[in-house]
This record gives sequence, structure tokens and C-alpha cells, in this order.
Amino acid sequence: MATNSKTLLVSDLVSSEKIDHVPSNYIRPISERPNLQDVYDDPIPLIDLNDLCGPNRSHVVDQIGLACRKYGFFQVKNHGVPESTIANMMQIAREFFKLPEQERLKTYSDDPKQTTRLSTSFNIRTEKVANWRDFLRLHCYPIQDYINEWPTNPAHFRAHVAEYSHSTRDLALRLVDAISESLGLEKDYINKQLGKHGQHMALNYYPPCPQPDLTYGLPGHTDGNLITILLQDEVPGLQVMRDGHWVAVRPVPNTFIINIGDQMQVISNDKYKSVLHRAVVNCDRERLSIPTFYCPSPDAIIGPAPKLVTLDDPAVYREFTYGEYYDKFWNKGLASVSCLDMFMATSSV
Ligand SMILES: O=C(O)CCC(=O)C(=O)O
Repeated sequence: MATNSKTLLVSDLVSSEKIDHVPSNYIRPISERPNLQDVYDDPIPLIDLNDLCGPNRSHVVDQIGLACRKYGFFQVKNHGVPESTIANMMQIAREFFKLPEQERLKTYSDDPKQTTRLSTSFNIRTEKVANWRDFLRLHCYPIQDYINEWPTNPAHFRAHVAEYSHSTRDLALRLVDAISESLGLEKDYINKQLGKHGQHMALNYYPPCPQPDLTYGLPGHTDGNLITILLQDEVPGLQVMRDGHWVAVRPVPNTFIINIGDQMQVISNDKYKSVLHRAVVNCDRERLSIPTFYCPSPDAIIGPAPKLVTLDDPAVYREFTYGEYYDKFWNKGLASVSCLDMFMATSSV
């Protein structure tokens, strides 16, 4: 990547210099800019998970199925993750990004294979234009394999993040069961396809940006995992593609945004869509978002569920291991073209 900054992280670029313009390595070509005036405001479905364990379960499962089919995105309330767990997670993330540069850089790496790393943009090894984002990426499951790599500063970082990842894993499992049922599969079908399971998390920090119309926090992309559980602070920035338009997703306190990832699109044989989304930045306020990426383990074999493959609906994708997919996902970069194109049943790639 062309870089002309003295700092590794965009947050340190912003805090070390009084910048009033975006450095050239962050500027998108005109045709790729966010066009912030042309964004719709249309809420995504909000689903109450309270009834998921009661007599109305099938109604909630239907709502989830409809949202996955139509939008690929929905919000959930009464999700079972305690408010205090969410507040502690947000607070510790905020504190982490306020640590002195030297302290934060202890975990810095531009190698996507590192399981704990602070980095910037998306993949600076492969991309030509940088994104206005720093992120701390953590692997979280099985937790005992990774927790000893996590930062110990701020104090309580490991305790708060561990509690949050336990709670979001529990939510992910309930959602995966419901999504499996909504496809007409056994409740535990998808769960069983994931091998030992995996869970990653990103703490995304987007500093204020002097020219938000020239760059992105993250450009349009789909998620390579199974489902994502996104926590965002009160600053808007997430936008989702719907019917060819970008739609802003306004933050709603104590809800999570759930989206279908590429692996779910494959297992559902294209019944459910992994939808393009992006993060835009603004001039005035920093923004934090914390996606939990629930995923198969690297050796899990992923392919369309046989029950969803018929003569009329042949398999859209070939079988592959999640590890193979994951490598391609990071190397390809965040282009609007999905990595799934490389895994089509009839692909010669
Ligand atoms: O910041 C957001 O709202 C979106 C984050 C995201 O899409 C990602 O980390 O992949």
C-alpha cells in the first residue's frame, strides 16, 4: 500500500497532527467515493428474541427467516446479553484506544494470520487505498487457546472481553439454531457443520475525518464468516445495501445488529444473502463498533445443505474448508465482488 504517513495507525495520525485534509493514500478514486448525499434512511427489522424459548418460538423463527431472506440484516432486542456486559465491553474498548501509542503498538501486526493483533485499514499488505479505521482483532473461541495473547492493559481487559465473548457466543448459538430451523433444517444442522466452531472479534475505532466524502471507515464488503453480531456506539456510520441503494442503520441502544455472512449463504444454497455493507466516517465524532464474527473452525467442510439442493435448485457452491475460504477472503481485500465467486459449483477459478 502507498503510505505517506509517519504513524502506523490512523488514530495517531489524527491525534499527532492537526490535519485538515485526508492524506492522499486514503483518497478513493472519484467513482468509488461514498456519495454521502445519496443514502436512504429506512430501518432494518427489529426482532424481539424474548419468545425464542416460549410457545411463540415458531413465530420468531419465521420473522428471522424472513429477515435473512429479504434483507440479510436484522436487529435484535431482549437478546440475553446483560446491559452491564455490553457497557463494560464498550468502555474497555474506548479505554484501549486511548492508551499511549507505544502501549497499543505492543500488539501491532499487519499479518492477517496473527490471532491477536492491532492493525489499521483492512489488509495493508494487499490494498492500494487505505481505510480510515484502526482495529484490534481477537480470536475468542476456544477462549483458553487465545486469552493469554490478549492485551492486559487496560486492567480488566481480559475479564470484560471474556465475559462479553461468552455471552455473544451464547446468543450466536441461539440464532444459529433458529436460522437452521427457519431453513427447514434440523435445529442443530448448522451447528454440526461448524466443526469445533470459531469466534473472532474486532474492536473497530474510526477517528473523526476531515473529509469523510473522500474515504471510508470500511468500503462495501460482505462478511466471510457465518453470522455477525455487531455492537455499535451511538454514532451512526453503518450502511447496508438494499435494492441497489445504501441505507443508513441508525444505532438503537441495547440492540445488536445481526447479519448473514458468506458461510450462511453457502449452507442455505443462496436462500439467504450475505449482503454488502460499509462503514462511513464523519468530521466531528469518533466511532466504535464491535463485530463478533461467529464462524466454522478452519478444518470444517462447508457446502450447501443437501436438503436444500434439488433438481430445480442445484448446488450453487462446491464444498471447501473454511480455512481455504478465510485465506482467500483476507488476500482478496474488501472489493464489492464477493469471495464466493471463487467457490461456485461451476467455477473454473
Ligand atoms: O463499523 C461497522 O458498523 C461495520 C463493521 C464491519 O462491517 C466489519 O468490521 O466488518
